Amino acid sequence: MFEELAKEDKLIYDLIIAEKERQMDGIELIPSENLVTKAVLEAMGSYPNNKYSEGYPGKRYYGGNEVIDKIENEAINRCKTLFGAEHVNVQPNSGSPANMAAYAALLSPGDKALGMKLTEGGHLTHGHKVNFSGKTYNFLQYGVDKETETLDYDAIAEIASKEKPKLILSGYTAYPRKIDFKKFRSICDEVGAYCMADIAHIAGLCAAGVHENPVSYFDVVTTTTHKTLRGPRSAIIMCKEEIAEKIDKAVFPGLQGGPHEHTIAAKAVAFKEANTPEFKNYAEQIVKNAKALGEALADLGYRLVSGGTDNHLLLVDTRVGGISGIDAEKALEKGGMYCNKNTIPFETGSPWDPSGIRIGTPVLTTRGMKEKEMNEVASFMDQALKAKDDDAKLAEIKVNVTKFCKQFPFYD
Ligand code: DSN
Repeated sequence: MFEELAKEDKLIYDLIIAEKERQMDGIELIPSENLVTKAVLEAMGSYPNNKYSEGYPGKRYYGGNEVIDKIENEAINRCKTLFGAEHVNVQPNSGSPANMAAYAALLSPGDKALGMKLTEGGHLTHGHKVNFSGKTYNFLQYGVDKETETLDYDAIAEIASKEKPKLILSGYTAYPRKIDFKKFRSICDEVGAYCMADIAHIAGLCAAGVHENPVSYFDVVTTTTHKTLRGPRSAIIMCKEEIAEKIDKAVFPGLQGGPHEHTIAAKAVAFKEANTPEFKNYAEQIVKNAKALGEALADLGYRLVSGGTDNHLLLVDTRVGGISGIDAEKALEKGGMYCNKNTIPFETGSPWDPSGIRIGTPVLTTRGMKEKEMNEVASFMDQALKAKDDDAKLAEIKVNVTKFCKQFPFYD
């Protein structure tokens, strides 16, 4: 791979290879990242990149789209089969534009919607005031229960019944527990709201049946395709047939121009890969590994938000151990482990200086690690957090982390 690039542009080639080596030599704990197969990478770096295909299969604004239509239709059909979706739009370029298109299809500026607070597990596009979502729509925000740090469905139903939002959003970026999507459906039915989920983080788990999949009974479900779903960096929208036209028009021409058909080809490859028994085993192992990592960290004295996990991610309250989220992220990075600082429920810091870190197991599981290795990962994390002010010790830990990672190669 990359022979031409090495000849044409040595600097960028070297940087790309250096990034591959960083990925291979470190413990990647960011729960929204993954390692895709070479088949997905090859599809992404391929000839459909060269084509303009504004419009949809069978109705394009450019000639020469006979083959492209076949690629896009195949991606749509594979996605329908994988998630049990009535209608799929595979053109959104990423998660934020997918959410933007879903809102634009179903809401008018100023309409009331209800989503989860960013600081308690939501996403910027779920109504934060600095984001288009909070600026364009009247987004009300729910959080988690103070005691359990989990969703309080009665409290959400109460806000919904009082405020009568036109759309209620579930699906989160930092929520370690199962989501009761059926409860969201019934809250929406009671108040006549559109029922929407952003399943970006758990899409792979939903596709594999490891987490409840809301696609068949929600009005609209958005997801990125590069997290647990293990596809290219992109997104899709799945919806009921009755709102399909609105969704499609919101994506194109409402928001985007020419779709990235090379990425759509890579999405098709990823959907095929996800519809296999191997992928189901992988998704099951992600959860087993996350639970094992959580238990190992708890045994070492760390406090986990909500007490543990049911999915692929964990939120660790680092302040309890006397370290801020940002210092924890930096210490881990110096030790060859990558995570992100993250707010925790009822945060007393700020998004830039929060009280915790967010970690997860999708990448480690893709590399073939199992529960046994999670004990070693927890031990490396603990060593680095305890050595946060000792750069020499952190460098030594990084050497050992790299040795450990070499046992689990992925890209040669
Ligand atoms: N930035 C993503 C994450 O890391 O969770 C969400 O879009």
